[in-house]
Amino acid sequence: MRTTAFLLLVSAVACLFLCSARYGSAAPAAASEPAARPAIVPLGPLPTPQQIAWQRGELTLFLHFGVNTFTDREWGLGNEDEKIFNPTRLDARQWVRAAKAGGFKTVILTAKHHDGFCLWPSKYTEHSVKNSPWRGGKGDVVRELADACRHEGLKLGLYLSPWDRHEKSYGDSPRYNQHYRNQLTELMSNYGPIAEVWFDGACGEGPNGKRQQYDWKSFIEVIRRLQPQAVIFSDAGPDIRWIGNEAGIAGDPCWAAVDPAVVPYPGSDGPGIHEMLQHGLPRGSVWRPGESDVSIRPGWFWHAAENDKVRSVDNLVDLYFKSVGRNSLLLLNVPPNQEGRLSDGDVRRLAEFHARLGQIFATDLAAGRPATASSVHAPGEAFAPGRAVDADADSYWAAADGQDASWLEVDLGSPKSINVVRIEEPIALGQRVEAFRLEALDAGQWRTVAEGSTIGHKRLLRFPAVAAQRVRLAIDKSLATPAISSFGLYYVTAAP
Ligand code: FUL
Repeated sequence: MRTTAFLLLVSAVACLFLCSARYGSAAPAAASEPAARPAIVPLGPLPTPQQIAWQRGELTLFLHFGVNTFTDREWGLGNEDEKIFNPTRLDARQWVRAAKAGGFKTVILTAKHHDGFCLWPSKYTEHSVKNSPWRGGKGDVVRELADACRHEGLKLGLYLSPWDRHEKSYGDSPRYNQHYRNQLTELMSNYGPIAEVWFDGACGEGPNGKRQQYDWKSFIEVIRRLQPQAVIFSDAGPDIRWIGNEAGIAGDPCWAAVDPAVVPYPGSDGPGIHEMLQHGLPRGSVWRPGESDVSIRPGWFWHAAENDKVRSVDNLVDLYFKSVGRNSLLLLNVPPNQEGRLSDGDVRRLAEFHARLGQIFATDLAAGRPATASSVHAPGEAFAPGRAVDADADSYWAAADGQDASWLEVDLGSPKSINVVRIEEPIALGQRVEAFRLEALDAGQWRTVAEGSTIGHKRLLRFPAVAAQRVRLAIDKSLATPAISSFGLYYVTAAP
């Protein structure tokens, strides 16, 4: 009898260990593996490992560069002379170093914008760097950027505009689709690993007056075959969705899941699209987190007249809170200038932005502090409240199943001023929380100091400073058993 009890105990402990060790992978176990299950039941849809890696990157730098840089336009006409593309000091290493110094993990280049001019020497058109004076017609901006990314340890993404105002076959749908696939194939084959492919849905009229019907399915197939690790962005995904505006601001609430039928293809314009892009859907059927794009200047391309219109650090930090801090990713455009360099003021601003974020999140007052909770999913350490304040991004506190409301409490040791909170869910298990509040114990009473809706990968909130020793995250509504992988509290002296 005693032996049986001992064996039961051992297997329960082993199960807890296996369960917690397997949390990061929501993939079903292979038939030959023991039936180890994630500790809490995953709530589908779930992200792929690539989507999780993308979201953890948080910051991506966008580089709009091409003939428009030399014509002072935002949308080229397609008839630009290749000879105008002549950056005098192009230095892709400078772009990538500036991105790195700004805390960016990926850069995305406009390999081709709507004007059709290709920044690589495509075999399929004469409208490219090969007919420009730059590097004697032997240059390849995509190659130089890919090399720079490899040296500096950043990832590379590419934007290949489907709308092409130069290409004569545009509007003659099957022919242009083949042309587009050819160019996509060049980019996906010749430049090493591509982390993200960026599609915009713009679809203008062709030179023959015809409207192009893009064959999205075949474009996606090319990428899946040649770069299976890449995530594909467009308003319709399939992996990452546009957030629905070009202001760098995600919706609140912001769910990673969507109903794909509402945005069936890039550039579609049926009812409910804007809502779906901004907010996602609590019980959407497909995991498609939002990317928030915005430019550091008024335009996407470099214009001399905008050199003094670079966003301030405060503004960039505000965008970070409203994008990354709302379960999104910030795609910030910083355009190279006519020299082929990022302008000094923009580079300085990126470094200042990074330094400011570093200051805000330097001291996590909750880190390693004693934590308690309304309930714990199972006995032992596997899902203990302390898991939300440890240094392990993959461990988490989970409440017991079937609780309507739950809370997680941290004791800061002595009264501390706080005015920023950071909360993260273990999204490998799906997104759950619908409504939460931050409470501080004030003269024996719990007082709400901030409230929010969704959490997801990361939620950041700013609120008027309060001094408190005991602070609670109260989860009022959740689609399933709530789980929190990280809970951080900060105090920022200057307005964050
Ligand atoms: C849009 C384009 O029309 C703009 O020029 C810019 O590239 C922006 C990021 O995407 O669809």
